[in-house]
Amino acid sequence: TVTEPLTVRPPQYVGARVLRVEDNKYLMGRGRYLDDLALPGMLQAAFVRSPHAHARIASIDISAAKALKGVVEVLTGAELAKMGTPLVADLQREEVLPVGKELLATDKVRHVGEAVAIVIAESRYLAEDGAQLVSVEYEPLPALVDPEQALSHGAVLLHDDVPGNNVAHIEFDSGGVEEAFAKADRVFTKRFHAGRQHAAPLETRGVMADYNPGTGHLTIWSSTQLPHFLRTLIAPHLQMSERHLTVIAPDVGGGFGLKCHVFVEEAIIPLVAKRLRRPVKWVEDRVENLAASGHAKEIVMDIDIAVTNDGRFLAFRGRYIGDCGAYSGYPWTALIDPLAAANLLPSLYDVREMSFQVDAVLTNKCQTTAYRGPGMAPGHLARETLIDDIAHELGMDPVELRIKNCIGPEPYVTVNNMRFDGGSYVESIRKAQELVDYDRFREAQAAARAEGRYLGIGFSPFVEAGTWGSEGAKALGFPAEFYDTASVTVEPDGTVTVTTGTFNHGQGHHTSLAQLAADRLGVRIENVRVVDGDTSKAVWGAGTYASRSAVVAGGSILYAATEVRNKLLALAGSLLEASPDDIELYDGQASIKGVPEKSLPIAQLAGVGYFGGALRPEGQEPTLSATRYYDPPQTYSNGVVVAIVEVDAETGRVDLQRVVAVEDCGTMLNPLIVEGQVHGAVAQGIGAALYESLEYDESGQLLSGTLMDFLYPSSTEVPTIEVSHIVTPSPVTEGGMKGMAEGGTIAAPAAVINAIADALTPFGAVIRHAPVRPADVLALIEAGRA
Ligand code: MCN
Ligand code: SMO
Repeated sequence: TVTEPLTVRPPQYVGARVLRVEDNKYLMGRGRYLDDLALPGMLQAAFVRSPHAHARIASIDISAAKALKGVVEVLTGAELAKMGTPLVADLQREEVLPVGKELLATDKVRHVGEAVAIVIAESRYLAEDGAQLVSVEYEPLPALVDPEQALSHGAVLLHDDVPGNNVAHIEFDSGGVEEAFAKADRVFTKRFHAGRQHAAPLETRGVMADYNPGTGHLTIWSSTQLPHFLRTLIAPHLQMSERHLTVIAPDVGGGFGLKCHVFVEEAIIPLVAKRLRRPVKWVEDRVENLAASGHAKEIVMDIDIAVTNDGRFLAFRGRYIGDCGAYSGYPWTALIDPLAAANLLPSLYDVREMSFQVDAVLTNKCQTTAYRGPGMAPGHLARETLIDDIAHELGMDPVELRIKNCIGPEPYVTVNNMRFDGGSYVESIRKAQELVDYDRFREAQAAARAEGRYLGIGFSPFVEAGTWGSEGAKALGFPAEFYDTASVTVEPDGTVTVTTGTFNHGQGHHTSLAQLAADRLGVRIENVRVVDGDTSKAVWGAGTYASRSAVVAGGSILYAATEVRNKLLALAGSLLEASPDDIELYDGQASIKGVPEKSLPIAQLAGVGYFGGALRPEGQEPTLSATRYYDPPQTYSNGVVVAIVEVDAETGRVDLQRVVAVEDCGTMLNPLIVEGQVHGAVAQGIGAALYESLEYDESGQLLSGTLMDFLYPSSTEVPTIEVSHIVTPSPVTEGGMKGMAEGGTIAAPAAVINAIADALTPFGAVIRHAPVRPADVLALIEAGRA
């Protein structure tokens, strides 16, 4: 481990509220997103997409489109199939069936928005005009929009090789579950339907590619979360060697999980650029983004909890039916939601008996992909709303019921073998209670009720599984190793370049990771630059998702920086005539510990390191650079989100009055950034609770094809989110950090919905679906009055 204190002084940067260094360019309008890029001679692409949910393609006539002036090429699925291979999502586990997605549909379309042809033209306008002229003859097939119907015997099959439309049926059973249920005093059951969501980044997807026939080199620019992994995954589909492939992720205006996938467009655009020998760009429009990128989190869940009369949880049972859409999202598969939901069923409760069943069901909707807190968020919502119902039924306080069943602060192995690295499970709940002045709130609530006003409070303590390394991947059956490399270089002038395989797309890495490196090397943060998003840099990484960057990139940077630090110490020792062990590096200076007047600027050490010849210690090479990797175990951060609402019984409007979050992600690199992540994550959780749902009608038509129909909260709907911290360093990671960026999205929906149910206690409200809109609130009140 390299976590021992480095200096006699406290760290200069880690833990400090350093302002984000990357923000200037965004504030000045100098961010460069995919659509800001242009190359000489560049063509633009538009796709022809299916208006049907499920249909055979009888014929495609491209002649009129091809004849349009300015249209350079029109290609159908048959042509693309000759150029590249389908994306097949699969896991290394018996239960899972591989599902392939052709680059463009050839025989059949399986959801509204699926691409059947591409038109490449001199401008986007001409490409769109060309796309209008492609005439496709479809033979409609029955559409499946209900996953339980899709599973049922005799249902039409979306893919001939996926019987029962089920990508995977997975079961877990600890052994004594049925017995525990049999001997329980009470059994509580709930069916919960979580809404179909969308990551909905402000910047949609987009790809640009340029092939140089002179060098045989292809460069792909993509709005992605995983440039290195994208290159490794896409190369075989392009039938190209990785040495001839560069992937660059420009500034990315939000990914939120959607862009941690690899999409057919990321193969098609490069293939087309190579064929035409001209640069080609495609930027997704909003309708495409909503209908044909990736949906998320729609799961039908049946949760049972066996309880004693005094409120002790004896066993959990869960059934999860994921409504996964028409394909298995590449590469993570359709299990991304339902299995993640099931795995985290124990959460922070000390339950030793558990069983679950998971089905990942194909329907004629857009495929599902990751979205912040994949699976974990809906799973949490089902369990936590049921726990509030149980408290109500047993006449117990919902907070005390949770605390009664909560695990202790030390590391804990759950019944399904998740290795929690310790946390402030009870402490964070108590802290949240204090922050909201819980007892006082209950008094105010009672007083308000007497006046016919409905206040409610919802607690949602959570555990967030994060940090995707090989351990996490193996547990799921993902057939690869997961780690990241980082390189740290002290440049000849003493400034520092950190290159990482993770990719900052809004998380503040250029600041937080620089803080780590600056402390380790004793340089000032303004002299550190973090570089990422370009595979021509000599690192590899699996990318940024699963709240993995602080831990994975952080650890690899710590290792690499420590190696370089040792070289600096040797140089300083030799120049200051002291033992390297007695040297301290701090604030840009190398000095003898306790003798600050005996010092040298680190810039001078760097100069000697590169050009000092005989001044360098015997045998030290003139390289002040190191590349290291880190493959940590999973981390489990924890915290609580509390929401306070007032519900207007006349209109059904929910006024979100207060949101308080307690976050514990171990050692914090930068509390300011952590708070920003909590704010964003909670805001997205509020969307899940109150607004967001992609609706399909019975024929599989998407009814929410614009951001007026798919509502997400903006700053006017989201109150100030109060954040407070507890620090329980992880004993299993370098530096003690735990991943944290998804906790708010996991926890906030249950906090808000529990607050609504609490406000509506006089009406006996039990909430069984999300989102909860004003009409739903009125229906609950109506039912309670009846
Ligand atoms: N951090 C810290 N101390 C810790 C943990 C984290 O200071 N103990 C800091 C990190 O250094 C980093 C940030 O907090 O700057 C988030 O860190 P981490 O939890 O490691 O998550 P990642 O950086 O890997 O980001 C991924 C995560 C995911 S999975 C989604 S989804 C999401 C999220 O980040 N998408 C985002 N936040 C987002 N924020 C923006 N702006 N845009 C997105 O697309
Ligand atoms: S959904 Mo986040 O990119 O793991």
